[in-house]
Amino acid sequence: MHIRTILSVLVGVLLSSNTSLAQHFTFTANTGVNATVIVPATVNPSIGLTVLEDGDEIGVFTQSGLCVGAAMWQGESTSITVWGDDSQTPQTDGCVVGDTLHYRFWDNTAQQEYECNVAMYRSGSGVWTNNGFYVLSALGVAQDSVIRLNLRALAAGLFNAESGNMRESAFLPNQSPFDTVQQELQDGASTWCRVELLPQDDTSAVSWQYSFLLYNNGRLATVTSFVELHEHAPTPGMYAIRLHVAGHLPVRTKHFHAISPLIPEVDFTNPANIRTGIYSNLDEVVNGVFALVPGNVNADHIINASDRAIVRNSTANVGYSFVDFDGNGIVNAVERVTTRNNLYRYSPL
Ligand SMILES: [Ca+2]
Ligand SMILES: [Ca+2]
Ligand SMILES: [Ca+2]
Repeated sequence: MHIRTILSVLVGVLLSSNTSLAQHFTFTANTGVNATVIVPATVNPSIGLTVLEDGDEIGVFTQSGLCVGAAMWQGESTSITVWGDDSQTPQTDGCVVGDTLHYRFWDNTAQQEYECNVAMYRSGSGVWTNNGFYVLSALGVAQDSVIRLNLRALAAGLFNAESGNMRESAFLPNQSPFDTVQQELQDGASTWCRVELLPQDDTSAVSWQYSFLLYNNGRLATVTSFVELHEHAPTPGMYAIRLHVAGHLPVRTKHFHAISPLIPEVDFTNPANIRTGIYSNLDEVVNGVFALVPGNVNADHIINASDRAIVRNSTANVGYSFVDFDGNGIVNAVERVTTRNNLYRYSPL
């Protein structure tokens, strides 16, 4: 990322961040030295799957359990001043250089403290220095160690605006050309798709990939529940998430996400979350709800003559295939017209 972009993102966060005084957590302020932790609203600090409510508090602690700063959470981006040790007082009343920052929540409704076991940073390391500046990407109390991607996406072509669902295809194979899930398909599966994680430090590398089912309600899941990452688990870190749906242009998240047990839902039906090009890789299927564009049968990033040739040569083919965009079991004029109409639409990598 360009340095100017980083600065403008940080300035944007700073300008919009809010600080409300904590009442439960107490600490020594105005010690003469401090650092700043930003908790962006998008972090959605959470205890298990329950996000903090207005009036809950976030406290920052040293390893030895000294509270060094805190703020009340009010559902918006929050700035926490983390105080350093006052050199004029004999006691340790703040952080010293090299202290790792720890976090606790105060659940105001339950009147209970929780110790956070997930703290990841978009900027900064979480090791205190005077005037340090840290932006969190994930913060919370993970109640199990399983990382679940909770993803939602729709596929134009399969989508039926009247029912609000995608077609439930009767033409799915019960064993995949590219998947290892071996259960019988449940009702409601629309098609196969593939999820990839691209590390922030090298987005040309696919560090993790796995295939899943896309259900007609737009949930992306194994036949049982979420997309779970504990098999073939990636290293926790910041990743862009890319989704390939058979016969459609792929989509990639616009932002990097912290892959941890606290990952929130990533909604691929909202263009604000997706990287788009000049010719959009999304189609609006109902008001404000977007779907992946059909016509890309060779699984690259553009719809062009190669795709048209495959569609033409597949005319009258029956059964499940990537070329049957509308999932009705036959390749015909619908697919030829779709591919022609979507010519040159592409997805930025
Ligand atoms: Ca002191
Ligand atoms: Ca293509
Ligand atoms: Ca068809």
